Amino acid sequence: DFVINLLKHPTFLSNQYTTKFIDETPELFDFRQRRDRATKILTYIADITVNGHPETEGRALPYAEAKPPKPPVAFSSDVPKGSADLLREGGVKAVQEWLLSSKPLLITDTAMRDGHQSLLATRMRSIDMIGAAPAYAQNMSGLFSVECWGGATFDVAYRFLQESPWKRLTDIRAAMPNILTQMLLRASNGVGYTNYPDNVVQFFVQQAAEGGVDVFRVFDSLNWVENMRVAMDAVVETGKICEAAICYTGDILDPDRAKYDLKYYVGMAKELEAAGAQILGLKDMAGLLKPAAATQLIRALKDEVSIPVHFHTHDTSGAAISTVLAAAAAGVDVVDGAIDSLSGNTSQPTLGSIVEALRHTERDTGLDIAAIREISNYWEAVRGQYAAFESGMQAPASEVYLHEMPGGQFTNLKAQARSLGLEDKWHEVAKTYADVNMMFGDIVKVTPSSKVVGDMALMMVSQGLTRAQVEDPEVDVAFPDSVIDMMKGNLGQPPGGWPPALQEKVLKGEEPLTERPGALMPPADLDAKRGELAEATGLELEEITDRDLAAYLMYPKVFTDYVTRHQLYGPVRALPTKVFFYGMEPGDEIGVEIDPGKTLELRLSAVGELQDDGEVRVFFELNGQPRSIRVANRK
Ligand code: BTN
Ligand code: 3PY
Ligand code: ZN
Repeated sequence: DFVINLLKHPTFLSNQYTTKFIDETPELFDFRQRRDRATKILTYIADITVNGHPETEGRALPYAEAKPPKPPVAFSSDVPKGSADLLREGGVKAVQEWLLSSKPLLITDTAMRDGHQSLLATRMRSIDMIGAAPAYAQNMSGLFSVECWGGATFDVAYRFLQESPWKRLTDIRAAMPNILTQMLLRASNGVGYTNYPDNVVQFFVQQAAEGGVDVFRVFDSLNWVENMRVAMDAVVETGKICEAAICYTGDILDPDRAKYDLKYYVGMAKELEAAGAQILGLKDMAGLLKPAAATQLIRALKDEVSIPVHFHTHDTSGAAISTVLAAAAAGVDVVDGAIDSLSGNTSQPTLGSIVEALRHTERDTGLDIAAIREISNYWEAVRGQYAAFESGMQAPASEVYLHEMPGGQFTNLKAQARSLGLEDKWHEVAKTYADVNMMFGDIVKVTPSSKVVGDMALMMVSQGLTRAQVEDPEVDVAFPDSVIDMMKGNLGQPPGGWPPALQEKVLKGEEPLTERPGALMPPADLDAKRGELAEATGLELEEITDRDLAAYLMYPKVFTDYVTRHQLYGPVRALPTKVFFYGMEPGDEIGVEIDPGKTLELRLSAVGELQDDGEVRVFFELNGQPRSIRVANRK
């Protein structure tokens, strides 16, 4: 049939094809109309069943007893009013007043974004999130917000999960209408790894606000306020909440790290407030803020700015809950935690334990611990399906104070080190990461600047180079492209600038930028880009939504690859996670809701023998009717 024709066609095999090729190749085109969504999904299941999923190959399997997660029980059928209602009814001002006057400590749950980004390589699928959303709405309406979008989740959804992050957002919003949704936005880097033209950032923010994001946490990977203004202004324009964040690094109590002292952070906080921030975020992406430092820093921020303060940290050291409690005592307005089974280690501190620690105190959150347990039990079952993406980190480690890696990067860099054969040199990578930071002038390390530091550290360890050698003008060094790009000024300027000698060595005499990169980029021509996307995918212009376009503007290749696969495999987002990653076994039966109320009943009956032509037939029942699908065996 069509897929076999397509998969065997030389143009496809050579990786040159676009959907245009499909349209221009009549022997394939005949089949195109007939390929309904059910057939596409069966094709996907057959392929994964025969060939496995490339992402889970060779990785740990879910435990034998891992059961499909059962959605958490709602304690009542009504949806109490919550923070999102307050924004809708009273605007940003009402939310600010509520935060500033609330005695109870307010809480953001990060399970659906940073929690799985930091523990499961960002691989959680929408279907698993949407399963929990009604229980949040019904049982957890006292939360400040649910972080569920942005950061790395945007590209990972398209790239690895074959699903639309936009649909994730609208589905979560629909199932959880009463609690503020929150996203992480990398300012001029959008949800990508490089600066984009201003109008691309503006267009993205507008789409995200319309799609259902209420709170935008905006940060810059070098703490350069200049580079945050475009994104901040765009958020304010939408009427949603602009939380502008300071990224915390170093140690304000350490006289040897005087570059990032209390004065530095208070200064930046005032700049952000003056730039229009409606909430001040304190983003401790590596989990470096220690309790005594939190007491000083939060007090100072509360004294010096008049907007609410929202604290985010990671538990890599194991000490995060002490810091959260110190911050609470010092008057912080909101803190991030992750519901228990997606917390700890490189993730956020444990939400249920924060709630219990504050019980019967002045800052008692009032959240229902039974509701938290109920949702945690669900996340535990969900997490069981993603064993392939666990990092293997067994215990918290004070080593984080040495390397200062962000929680979201730690597991990623470890995997990169493994793939370069450097796994047994991990502690050397960690030490080198710290050396690179100092060599770069002691910078903020968070996506994307953290990736640059990681690239450099891996290069040095794999080539056996020391910091002294890299800095020696006599030693030839082939710097990673990302390092050259950053030293050119393409991510912006760090406080105090780049170390001049190193910068000169990296740039080999080329003049660096000192302006904001976005100021020099011509605006993207949105109509032309829409045409380009239609051309690349075979979609009609009218079929391309503004959200699709916003994705294409940041990730042209990732997005077109996603569309091409979608044309082959259909709405695989509706598959249960175990089936998505491992296919089915003979006798397995599943229901697949491809549209609200439209469910396919699927049974896999048998998998045939490998044929001489290299194909395998997979036998299904689709709504009781026999169907068979042939797939190429690629093993
Ligand atoms: C990816 O990892 O490239 C995205 C997930 C979808 C990939 C599908 S799975 C079936 C087929 N076999 C592959 O190797 N890629 C596609
Ligand atoms: C991201 O940018 O994805 C982060 O989580 C940074 O902390
Ligand atoms: Zn984080």
